[in-house]
Amino acid sequence: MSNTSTTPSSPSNLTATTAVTTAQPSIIEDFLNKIPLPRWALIAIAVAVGLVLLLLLICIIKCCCCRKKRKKKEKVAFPSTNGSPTQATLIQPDIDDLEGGLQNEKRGQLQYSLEYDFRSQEMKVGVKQAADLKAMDSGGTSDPYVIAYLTSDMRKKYETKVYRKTLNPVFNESFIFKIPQAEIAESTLVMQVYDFNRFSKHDIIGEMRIPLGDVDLQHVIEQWKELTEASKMEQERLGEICFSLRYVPSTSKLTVVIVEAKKLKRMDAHGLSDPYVKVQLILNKKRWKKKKTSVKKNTLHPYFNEAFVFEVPLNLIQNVDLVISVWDRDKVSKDDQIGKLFLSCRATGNQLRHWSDMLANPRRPVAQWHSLQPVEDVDKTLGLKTRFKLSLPNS
Ligand SMILES: [Ca+2]
Ligand SMILES: [Ca+2]
Repeated sequence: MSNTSTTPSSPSNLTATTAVTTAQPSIIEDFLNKIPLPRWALIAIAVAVGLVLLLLLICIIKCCCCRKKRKKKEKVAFPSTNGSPTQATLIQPDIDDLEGGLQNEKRGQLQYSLEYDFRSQEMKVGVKQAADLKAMDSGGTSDPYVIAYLTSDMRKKYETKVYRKTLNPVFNESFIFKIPQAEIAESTLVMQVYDFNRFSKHDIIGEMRIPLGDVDLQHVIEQWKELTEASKMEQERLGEICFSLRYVPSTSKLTVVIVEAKKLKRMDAHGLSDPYVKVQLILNKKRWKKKKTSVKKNTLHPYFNEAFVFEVPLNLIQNVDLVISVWDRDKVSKDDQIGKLFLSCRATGNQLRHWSDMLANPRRPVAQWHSLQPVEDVDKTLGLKTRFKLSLPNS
C-alpha cells in the first residue's frame, strides 16, 4: 500500500515534483500541497466536477433547442388549420389575425327589407339596392345579381335580374317565402351577391346572413348591411346544370337535352371530377326508364349537348318524376353522385317552373339552369328508400 501511495516524502515522487515545478512554478503546486488529500483524490474530484459541469451544459443546450423546435412546430401547423383540434388550439392567435384581415376586405353593402305576414305565414324579402360592391371584372366593375333563400328550405332560391357593369345596382325586387311562424326562429335569411360572367363561372362578391330568430318581425324592417365573405358551407356548392325539356303530346315524346354543367364539386383528390349525367324517369316511386351521357374527364364544367328521347303518354306525364343526377366516374372505386334534382308536378321552385313551362309550351324546347341539390335531400323528397336508390352506372 505504502509503495503505491504518492506521499511527498518518497524520493521518486520528489523528482516528479521538481519536474512539475520547473514546468509550472510554485503557486498552484503550493496550494495543492496544502490540501490534506492525496493527488489521485484531487484528480478524481476535478474529473467529477468537470462531468457535472458538462452535464449541466448539455441540459441547457437541449432545453434551448426544444424551445426553438416547438416554435417551429407552431409555425408549420398554421397552414393545415383543418387538422387536429390540438393544432387549432396551439395556433389560435394566428387564426384571429387572419380572420381580421379577411373581414377587413370591403365587399360592399346591401339594402334589404323584411316583412312577415303572420296571417298568411309569408315572409316578404325586398332586395333594394347595393352600394360600393367589390369589382370582380378586369374593367373595375361587376355584373351583380342577388340570390336569396332561407336556410329552412334551401330548395326555394330566388334570383334578381343581372345588372351589367355597375357597383351600385338598384334591384328593387321582392320575393315571398312561405314559412310557418314556428320555423322562423330556426331559420336564417341568406342573401348572396354574385358577379355574372358570360363565359366563366360566376363569382360570389359577398353575402349577408340574418338569423330570423334575432329579428323583431312585428315591424317592417328596412336597412343597410355590410356584406361579408361567403361562408365555407355555401361556397361548397354541388354545381349547376343546364338542360332543355320538350314534350310533344301527339307523339308522347319527352326530349331531354343535357346541355352543360358548371361549378361542379371537385370529387377526386388528385384532379377535378369526371362527370356524366344520368336522366331517369320514375313512375309511382319506381324506376321506370334511364339513360346517361358520356363521361367528360377531369373537368368541373363539362359540355355534353346530348339528347335523350323518352316515350311518355300524356296520361302519365302528370305522374312522372324526371330525375337528373350528376355522377363522378371513378376507375378504382365505385362512382359517386355529385348532386341531383327532380322535376315533376310535385317539384317546387325553379324545378316546378321549368316543368310547367315545358307543359305549357308543347313542342317547344325550354332550357334552364338548375342548382344541384344534395343526393340525400332529393331521395328523401322522392320517397326513394334504399331499395329504390338509383342504381350504379355499371349495373
Ligand atoms: Ca362579370
Ligand atoms: Ca373521378
